[in-house]
This record gives sequence, C-alpha cells and structure tokens, in this order.
Amino acid sequence: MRVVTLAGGTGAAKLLRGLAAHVDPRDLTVIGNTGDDTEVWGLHVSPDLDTATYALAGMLDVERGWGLAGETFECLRGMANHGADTWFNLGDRDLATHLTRTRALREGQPLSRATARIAADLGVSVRIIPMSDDPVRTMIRTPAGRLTFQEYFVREKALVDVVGVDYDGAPAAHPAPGVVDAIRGAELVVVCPSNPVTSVGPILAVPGIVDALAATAAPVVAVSPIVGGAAVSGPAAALMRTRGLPVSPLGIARAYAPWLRRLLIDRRDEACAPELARLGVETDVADIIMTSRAHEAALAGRILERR
Ligand code: FO1
Repeated sequence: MRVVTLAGGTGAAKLLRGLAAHVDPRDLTVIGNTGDDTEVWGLHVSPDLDTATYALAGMLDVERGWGLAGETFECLRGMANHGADTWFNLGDRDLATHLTRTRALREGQPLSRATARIAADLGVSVRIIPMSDDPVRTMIRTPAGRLTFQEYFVREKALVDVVGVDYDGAPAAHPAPGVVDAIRGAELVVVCPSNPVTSVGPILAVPGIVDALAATAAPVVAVSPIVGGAAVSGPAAALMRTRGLPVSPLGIARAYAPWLRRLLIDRRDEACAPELARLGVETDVADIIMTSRAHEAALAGRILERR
C-alpha cells in the first residue's frame, strides 16, 4: 500500500517508525516540514527532515526526540570558546549531516536532492521529501518582535507570549518534486501527530499541497497531537490558541477540514466524537500516546487496517 505521511518533529518520528514496521519502505513517503530550518554556524540545519531520517535509520535519540543516539557535543564546547551562540545544541556526528547538506546546497543542489542523499547514506530507503525546495520559514510573532521557530522553541523555551505565526516565503514556494504526485497517487495519507500550526501548518501553506490533499482519492487520516486538552509534547496548545483553534481534537479537525476523513483521538476525548461528525470527520478512539516501540507499531497497524 502506498502511504504518504505529512511529518513534523518528535510525534511524527514515533508514528513513522511504527508505519515502517508494516509498510515496504519503497511504498512509504515522508513529506517533511522545513519551516523549522535554520542556519547555525553557517550550516543549513533541517531539524524535522533529520528527525524523520534518524528515526527511520534507527539512529534517533529516542529520549530527547531529536539528534543522534549516543551523541557527543565537543564541537559545541569548542564553538563556545570562540564566542559562538551555543543555545542550539548541534552534536558532533549530527554535524556531518549538516555539513553534507550545506555543501550540496552550496554546489547548487536542491534541498530535496540533498535530503535523498543523506537518507541513502544512512541506509534509509523510505522516500523523505522536503515540502519545498524553496525557503519557507516559520516566524513567531511576539509582543517584542518576531522570532524564528528555533529562537522561540529552543532559545526562549517557548515561554514567551505568541501573538501570531507567519510562514515567510510560503506564498512563492513550490512543492518539491514528487510531493504532489505522491499525495495524488497515495492509497493512504497520514497526518502525523505533529503541531498543526508549526509542523503541519507550513506544509499546508505551500501552494498546491492542500489542493492535492483535497483531490486525492486516498483517505486522509490524522492522529491527534492533543489529548485531554493539552499537547502530547511541545507548544501546540499556545500556538493553536493564537489561531483561534480550540485545544482539542476539534481544533485539529478544524485545521485540517475539509480534506480530513478520519481522526484518531484518545479515549479521554471521546466526547468530541459527535461534534467531529458534524464537521464531517470520522472518529477512531484509540490508545494514541506512543510509549513503546510495540505501541508505535500497534497504532500504525490500526491506521493501516481501518483505512
Ligand atoms: N531541540 C531542543 O529543545 N534543544 C536543542 O538544543 C535542539 C537542537 C537540535 C539540533 C538538531 C536538530 O535536528 C534538532 C534539534 N532540536 C533541539 C529539536 C528541534 O528544535 C525540534 O525538533 C523541532 O524543530 C520541532 O519539531
């Protein structure tokens, strides 16, 4: 079965590993958010693409949810000696990924080619495609001015007030090669349990992607990143409020209407089912918080079998 996923950070990584336990890697495509991309020490860092790649390579630091397992940070310490910013923790072996990507981009290769090459280098045969080869940057508006996503999330620990979110560059961006065809040719599209505003929102902001989601014959199924009125991880709740979205599965359904067919929600949110039905979204009540590898595979199996 050809499965296409829209993926952000940590929540996506778990479900991707689960899906990879069932689906032939050549039939699995990941469309990754690049709104979080940033430049660190002159290097192009694509956190969400790397999280997906490392997860599928079995190399992800599962505790942290980002970076490589068993990582060291000697270069970071060295950069501190040179007065460089060190709030964004780049690991020593992770640097090899950013150096490879940055060199490819400087040689004129598109991000999609660099991403495919990095995945192949790490033995990943799942197709990982950035949402766009064009720069799109998620900018967080605060009362004191705009921050990049990483400044907001890592440097400021998501503790500052947010008044809005922009996707700079999105109106002029094009979907990367293969994105629209993958969605249109899919037999199942899975929206991972990622932040709808800063992980999935930037993907949807690239012109052409929502049209492909609306046009595909494949069912589009999402897993709620919100359980019991709070985000499973990260700042999704605060960011959803700035968009006027209720912090519940209803907010997720509203963000993805009208192309969302089914939403997997936690038992604690069962009461949302009638309202979701009114929005035209089918509900599947399941154990959606993935606490183990077995759990990741079980949730993925359920999505696949009930498609
Ligand atoms: N997240 C943090 O909370 N602190 C970090 O220092 C940090 C460094 C980092 C380096 C490489 C990378 O690929 C991801 C990294 N992340 C870090 C995670 C990143 O901020 C998030 O995964 C996302 O952008 C949200 O999806």
